[in-house]
Order: sequence, then structure tokens, then C-alpha cells
Amino acid sequence: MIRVRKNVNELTDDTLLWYSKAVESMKQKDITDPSSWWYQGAIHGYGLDKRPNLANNESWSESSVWEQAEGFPPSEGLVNSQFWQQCQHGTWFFLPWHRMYLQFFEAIVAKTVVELGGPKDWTLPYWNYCDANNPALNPTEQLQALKLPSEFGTNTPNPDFPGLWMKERAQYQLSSQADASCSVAMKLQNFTASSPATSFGGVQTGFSHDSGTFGAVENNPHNLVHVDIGGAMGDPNTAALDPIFWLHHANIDRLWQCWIDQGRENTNDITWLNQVFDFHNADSLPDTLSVKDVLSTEALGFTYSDSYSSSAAPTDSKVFALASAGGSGMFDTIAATTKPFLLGSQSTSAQLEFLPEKQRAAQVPVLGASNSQTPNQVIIVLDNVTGSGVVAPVSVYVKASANSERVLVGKIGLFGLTQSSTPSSTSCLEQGISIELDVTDALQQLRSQTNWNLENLQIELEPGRELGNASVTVGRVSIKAEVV
Ligand SMILES: [Cu+2]
Repeated sequence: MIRVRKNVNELTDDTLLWYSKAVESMKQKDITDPSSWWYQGAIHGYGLDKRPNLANNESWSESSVWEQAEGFPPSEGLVNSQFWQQCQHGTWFFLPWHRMYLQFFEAIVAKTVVELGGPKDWTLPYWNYCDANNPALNPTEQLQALKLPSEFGTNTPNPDFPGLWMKERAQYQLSSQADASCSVAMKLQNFTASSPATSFGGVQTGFSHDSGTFGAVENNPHNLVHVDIGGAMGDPNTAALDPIFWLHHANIDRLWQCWIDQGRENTNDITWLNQVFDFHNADSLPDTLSVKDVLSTEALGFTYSDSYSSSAAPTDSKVFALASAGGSGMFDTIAATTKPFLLGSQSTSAQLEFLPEKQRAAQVPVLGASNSQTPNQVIIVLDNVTGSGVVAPVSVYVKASANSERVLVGKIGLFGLTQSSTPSSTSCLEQGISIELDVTDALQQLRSQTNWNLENLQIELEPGRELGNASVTVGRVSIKAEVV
């Protein structure tokens, strides 16, 4: 029988009640037990950083979260085993690794539910925040999609579902529809590409636990949802201890399937297909899966109740044309900042230096020529973003000049900021997070303003909440244009 992963807002049975009971039961188990809540969370990430973060004005740290675990502290051998700290981020393994992770987790919860006297077919639901931008829904329903399901609690637990609450959450709903925007990624044609912004599934890497070069669906909605809920969810070393994590990732996994259902194809690169990852199965025995094993959800025994296309966001034909035109795929940097700068809690502007026109190989019709011309793609790149702590989604704006009105380019989620800024991390080649945003549309809007002159362009960065104890240094901001 095939399991159907359903939208959490459409459940009419006791799925969440049994989930809550299973979480409580799994929390009773020792951190060394693969079927414990703690072990499952540590597969994603584990760390004992003591630096404080704020969630709802209460201080927490990685350390204070992990100290709650049964059997804490775990042995060094377990911490450094091939089973812990395995989550794949900033890589083309992001989607398949998390699909495997969900598959094993779902089986472990389902087994726990049966042991507790529950039904045999427990299935993980998904949190469809993409509905916040679904034009088929009315505004009330759209706003509802931004909220955690009420069973997960607010400032206090829902008394009937104590297992689903977590005190280390910054908030109980997403801040805005822009934090749940699934459409940009869903329009992309390629699973992987040299540019992260045009790559649905991420860029080619080896095993990548800490890297921060995010593909499109990983940045938005994935990272934004993590850091917007914030608290433990905002840090990869604690995120999977929040019960909502699993519903968030079920939705990300659903988006991958929906993207395929739109007629797209995964990469057939053999190094991707053959990559193997280690887990434990529901019988607590070591098990492995390779990427090629998880490309069909039916073969894994499940489907999703709803596809993205049936609740499609408005078709933005311009973006679609851009993404599908392909272009040359070659980009040239035309402007960049010259020194690193600190991000403030208010808006911070980045001063760009433009290359002399002669040196710009990229011809940039979007930046000056007639409206009838098809624009080539222009991308904002943030490189070497380092720091620590959980930072709410950062809005990136462009302005035609210092005094003109700003236009939102997009939001970035600095998920994994602390880890990717740690020199001892496995990704020794890159320091910090690197993010690309497509700025083509925003520049088109600016162009219609009378005082348009490319070299007056301003970029502003603004975090959604006070930074608190978090700190962020942006190594470099640059603008790349597609060579035509
Ligand atoms: Cu995640």
C-alpha cells in the first residue's frame, strides 16, 4: 500500500496526535539509541556552541538544547561517527540526502506509533507554506498558510499536543509571503548549473556538510523558513529537534517531486547518482541508500496529496522566459564592493565600484537599452558572508539612487552561518555563505525611473528582526551580468 503524505491543514485524522505521542516517547530514549529523538536530530547536526541566541526574549544556545537529551553527553566516537552530522547543504545532494533522512525518520516514527498502540499507516504530513502565495486561495487562507499548525503551539504548548511544541522558536509563523515564495525555484529548468541561482537542486560538490553555496530551492523557501521560525530551527545543529522541521522538509521534498512532474529532469551525472549515505533503519540497524535509490517516491512507497501545479502561483512569464531561454550561461562581474562590511539591525547599504565600461565584457541591455530588448540575466552575488548566531531573513533591495524608492530583489536565509564560518569545517575552500539572487526583474523596474543611471545603483540589506547576539560580516557584494 502506498502512503500518501498529506497537507497538514487538510488532515482529518489523528496523525498529529500520534506524532506528538511518538515524539514524547522518542525523547525518553537514550541519545545513543538510533530511534531516539536525540539521535535522529544529531544525524542532521550536533554542536555545543555556548554563544547565546534569542528566541522570544529567552536565551538559548546549541549547548542548552542538547543538554536536555537523555544520556547527554554522548561519546566522542558517536559524535564523530559516519551517522551523525551528515546533513547536506550548499550542494546538489541537498534534496536526495533529505529525502533519505525523511524516509528513515518516517519509518521510525511509524514504528513508534504502532508500539504505542496507534495505527499501522502513520505518514509524515507536510507544511504547505507555499499556499501563502497561492492565488486560488483567499487572503485569510493565504495568511493561515504562514502559521505553524495550531497543534504545534504558540507561546505555550497546545495542551493536547505537548510533543509538538518547542520553546526555542523565535516565532510561530512566517513573517511575510516573501518568506514562503516557492515560485522562483519552481520555474528553473536545470537541476544543477554552474550558477547556484539558476540551479534548482544545487551546485555540484562532494560530500558537503557545512558549505553555504545554496541552490535556488535551498535558499528560498528552505533557508528562509528555517531562519524565520528561528530559534533551534535556525541552526542546522539543532533544527531537526523541532518537530516542525520534518513537516518543513516534507514540503521541500514535495516541491522536488512537483518540479519533476512539471517535466523537468534530475541530473544524470554518475557521481551524483552513485553517492551513498549512511543511516539507521526502523530496526536500528545500519543501512545505506544511494541517490539513485530515491529518485522515485513511489518506489520508496509514498506520494504527495497535492502537486504544486494544481495550486500554482501566478505565472510570471517574464521570469519564465528568462529561465527557459538558457542564454549563454556565462557571467561577467560588472561591479563589486571593495571591502567587507558589517550588517546592522537596520538597513545597511553596500557601496559598489563599477568596472569601466570598456572592461565589461558583458553587454547589459537590461541596464540601458530599449524596453523591447529581451534582457539578459543579471545576478547579485553575496560572497563570504560570515558570522555567528541565528539571523532572520535578510531582504535585499536595489535603488536607482540614494534618494529613490527601493525595490525588493529577494530575501536570503543565512542558515548554517556559524558552521560555514568555522575554519575547521569540512569546506576548507570557502569561508562562509555565498548566495545569488536574480535581480533582472528588479532592474527592469528601476529602469523605468527617470533618473536611471547604472552607476548610481544602491544595494540595501535589511534583516527581518534585530540581530541580538548574532553578527554578520558580508565579504563582498557583486553584480554579474550574463554575457550575450
Ligand atoms: Cu532544512
